Amino acid sequence: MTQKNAIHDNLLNSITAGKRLLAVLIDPDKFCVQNSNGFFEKVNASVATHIFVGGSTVEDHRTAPVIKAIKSHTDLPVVLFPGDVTQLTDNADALLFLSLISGRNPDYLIGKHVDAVSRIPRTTLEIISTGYILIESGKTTAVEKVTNTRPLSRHDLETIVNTATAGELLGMKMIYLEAGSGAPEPIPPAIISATRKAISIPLITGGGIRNKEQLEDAYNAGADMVVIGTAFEENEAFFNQLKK
Ligand code: 1GP
Repeated sequence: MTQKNAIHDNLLNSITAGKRLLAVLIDPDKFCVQNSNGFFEKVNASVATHIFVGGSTVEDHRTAPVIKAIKSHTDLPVVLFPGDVTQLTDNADALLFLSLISGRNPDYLIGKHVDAVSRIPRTTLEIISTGYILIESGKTTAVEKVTNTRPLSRHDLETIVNTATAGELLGMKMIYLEAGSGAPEPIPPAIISATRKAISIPLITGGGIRNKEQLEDAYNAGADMVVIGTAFEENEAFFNQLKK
């Protein structure tokens, strides 16, 4: 059984030890349980440290069996990164309890969270409060459409930094700077480094990272964890550049 706070504590310890964390994002709708052997051989041989599972919209009841299959292939911690309360399952080790603090839609700031409470199996799932900040990336993202919110402008550094700081002051345990899945450009390093300087909690970034250089740029700018989904879906050979 997962110990309470084990994932978050490990994350803090790894960050203190200077380790760079990499989460492989799996969208349950796109994941084929039958053909996942080769994929996980590559994941397990790579520097990936976490598996994130979720999507803006996922077919009902699909997440739990996908996580079960993932857990049969890897010992990496599995963290729910849900777009909706229907994706909650205690098959995972932890849940990013995301509040979309870049937006002003009350449903995604607090409403969905209230709905989630009766669905959260409190026995094993570690819940990690996370401030989720969507930043414009040059195209309309699924998050933007589903949540009916506007992303923050990538040119408004002050608002981005103040939003992340407000998240920390509200007691959130992590900040996630999101460009959106399949974004044409990742979050610019200048935004990551300004945010890093302003907050002391772990900083995650993701969206649009497709090569090792962009990954290194994100870490060098101060990201503690990088999340990659699309690049691995489109090109599993990318794992070969990220071998342990
Ligand atoms: C999306 O940040 C994640 O929520 C990952 O994005 O699919 O573009 O890697 P990509």
